Amino acid sequence: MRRPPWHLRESELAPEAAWLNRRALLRGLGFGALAAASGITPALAKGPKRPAAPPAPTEPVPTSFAWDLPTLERNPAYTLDRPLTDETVAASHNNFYELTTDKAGVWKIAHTLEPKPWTVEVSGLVNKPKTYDLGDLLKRMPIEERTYRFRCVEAWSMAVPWAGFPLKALLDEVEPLSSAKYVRMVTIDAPAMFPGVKSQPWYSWPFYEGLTMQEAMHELTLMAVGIYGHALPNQHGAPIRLITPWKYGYKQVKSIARIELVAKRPKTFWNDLAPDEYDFDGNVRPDIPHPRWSQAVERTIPTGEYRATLSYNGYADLVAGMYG
Ligand SMILES: Nc1nc2c(c(=O)[nH]1)N[C@H]1C(S)=C(S)[C@@H](COP(=O)(O)O)O[C@H]1N2
Ligand SMILES: [Mo]
Repeated sequence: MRRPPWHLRESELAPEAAWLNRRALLRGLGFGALAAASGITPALAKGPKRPAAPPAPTEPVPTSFAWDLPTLERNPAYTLDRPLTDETVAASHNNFYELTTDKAGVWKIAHTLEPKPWTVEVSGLVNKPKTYDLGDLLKRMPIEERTYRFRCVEAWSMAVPWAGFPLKALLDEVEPLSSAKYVRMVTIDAPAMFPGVKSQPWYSWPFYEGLTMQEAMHELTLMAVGIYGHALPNQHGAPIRLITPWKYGYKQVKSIARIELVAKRPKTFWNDLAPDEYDFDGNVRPDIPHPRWSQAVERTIPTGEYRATLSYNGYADLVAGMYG
């Protein structure tokens, strides 16, 4: 049995993505025409065929966590242009295919993941390879809170306060060699913790992703260990996951066990499955449609409010220079 190598099957498309896609197709509009109808967000919001917003989840969020974080200070450099997403909403709308492809069900079965004890191996083209105990990293790394926008390739978005440390702080410790050009990151290889790994053998587990060295060392690139002032709940990728806020969510690998510095561009999970749909960069680009839907507009969870997607998710001034 092989399932189509898509992040989303047609039936799984977020309603707005399917709807935008259909609307554009029906009207014979390419992306250009759609985007050229500037003021697109209000226009869409008024449209008679606007799909109903999903109901806000009412489930409680966990209140105890495997790890304790140090006292957090919010870094004032990273401000938002929109309200923070409610914690319960963020904690009950997740993509974590090792658990299940049902976004609303991830948190319900996430207890199968054991985030303690945890080690992160940092190896490859470095002077000082080391396997870190997470407790040691939590004690020594410069952990702070940052509010970031988050944009999934499926055209939904949220805004959350992550807690974490710059990946650069960790990479500096292991002393990358000049031959290191890319960083490869891999989710823990633990089928016993992940029902979705066993039920979906057609995916190439464990999940793997990668960044250029320049992206990895960028000030925005965070190793997140917390959210909303406490350690990560399992569904968000406990106990440590990547956050690159100018890229689509699919780049932001969860529950990381291994970080490897390499010379050649590493393969990545979604790009291997569907190279025409998910590129290595994964940069948020409203002007580049996904082959099956527009990326010009996004929907805020859970209200369903439409907004125009920002170039590089609003971080263009900080990152666009890397892609000149
Ligand atoms: N290991 C792993 N990491 C992953 C995924 C996954 O399925 N497995 N999904 C990605 C996608 S598509 C998104 S949108 C984000 C979702 O993160 P969140 O649940 O914390 O919002 O995780 C990313 N990291
Ligand atoms: Mo995503």
